[in-house]
Amino acid sequence: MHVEVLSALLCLVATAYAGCPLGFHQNRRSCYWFSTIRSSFAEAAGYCRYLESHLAIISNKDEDSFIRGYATRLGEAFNYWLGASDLNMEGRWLWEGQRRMNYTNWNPGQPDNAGGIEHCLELRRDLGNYLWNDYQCQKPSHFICEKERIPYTNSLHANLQQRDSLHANLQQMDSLHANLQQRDSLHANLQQRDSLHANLQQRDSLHGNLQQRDILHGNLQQRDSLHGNLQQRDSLHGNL
Ligand SMILES: [Ca+2]
Ligand SMILES: [Ca+2]
Repeated sequence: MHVEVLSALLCLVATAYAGCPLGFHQNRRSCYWFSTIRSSFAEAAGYCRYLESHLAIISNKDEDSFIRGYATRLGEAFNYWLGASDLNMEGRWLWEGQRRMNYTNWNPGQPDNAGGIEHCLELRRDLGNYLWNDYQCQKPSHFICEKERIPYTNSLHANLQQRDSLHANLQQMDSLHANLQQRDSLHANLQQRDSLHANLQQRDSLHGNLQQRDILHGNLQQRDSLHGNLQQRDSLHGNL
């Protein structure tokens, strides 16, 4: 998940609430969040979990009417993921991979498992104002999260706990960010060390050259000295 998106989500729900978190819409015993972002089915499930909720489960006609009605009033999204799939077994649709569907409202002709690759439940605007369709799970789509409404008497305590929990998540994200910065800093130090090492090797190499020069210089002096000796010998020979 992207940190920016998470922060936006956290700001949304960190505000104190009675019944439903800010941004969630209440219907009977549940609260629903109609996402403002799009993601794959699996990522959408992850976002909902992070908001201490789950992809919406539609149990009856009343809930279906509320959700489809609200989506139609919003009129913003082309489609929404709900929390059902037939990923485990083709044609066997389950809520959250476990619960059988007692109520359905498929668009006529759906689910059709088009192309053999449609395994996730979406509501689609151009199918009778958000009737149900099976669609490709990896496609980015809006989604709907659902969580149980918190009874008013418990809500303050629950709010405080949720706030603390979200606060801890934010701190963890900050800590990860700090670790990443530290890693970058260590990396920079290692690069600097390598650079210094290269300089030392260059210095050693220059030192080697100087020693070689001194040796050559010594050889030249020795040659000059031999030359002097030869001249002296020639001079002595001349005298003889
Ligand atoms: Ca399917
Ligand atoms: Ca389909």
